[in-house]
Amino acid sequence: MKIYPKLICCFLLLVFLSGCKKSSSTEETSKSAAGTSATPATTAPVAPGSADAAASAETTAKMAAAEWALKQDEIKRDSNGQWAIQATASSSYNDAQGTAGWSANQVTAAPNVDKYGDDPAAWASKTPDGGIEWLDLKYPKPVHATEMRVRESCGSGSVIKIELYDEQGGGHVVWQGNDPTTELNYLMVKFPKTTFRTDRVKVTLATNVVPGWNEIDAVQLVGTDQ
Ligand SMILES: [Ca+2]
Repeated sequence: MKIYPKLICCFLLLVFLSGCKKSSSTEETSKSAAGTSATPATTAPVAPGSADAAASAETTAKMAAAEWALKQDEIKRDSNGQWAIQATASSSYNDAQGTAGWSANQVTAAPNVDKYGDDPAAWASKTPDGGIEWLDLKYPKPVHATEMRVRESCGSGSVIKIELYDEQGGGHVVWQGNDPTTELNYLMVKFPKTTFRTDRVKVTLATNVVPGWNEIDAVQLVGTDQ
């Protein structure tokens, strides 16, 4: 007669204790439930996990997009940065002249290609993989240069050399090498401030390095008066 209430008390105590344990180690309990129970229990622990993964991927993508936007904004607002005002090229797709699509003039002014890929708002050479091609660019103000930013928008990675011309017309190579640029992005080359002033830049590409069309959207010269 007196045993039953004790058993009930013990049972309730166990339920209470196990309840505390469950709340303090939810993951462990969920995993064991998933392993032993029928379908509804197995789906429960999986769904939040995949939702977390999706949310995490979305967060990463949003942060990368924000970082990209900040970088674009910083470059466009750089008070020491200038965009080209005149351009000539070794060749142009379809022999494009004036302000036609893919002409050398498409490299002048601020960037205006939004997506990686073939775009008439960028310059392209006459043939996709012919080899050495170049852009000769003029800027509004002669400066002591510190950096060059080449915005590549298609077939990125084929720039091999950047030269600056001093005011007497002498050429100075400030970068030569393997262009690491991929996708829509800048080849950013920093160097010690030049002793001379420059308002003319030559960008050389080896279009055979990256198969297909290699397009340049815009080129920024960075430098100061002094
Ligand atoms: Ca452009």
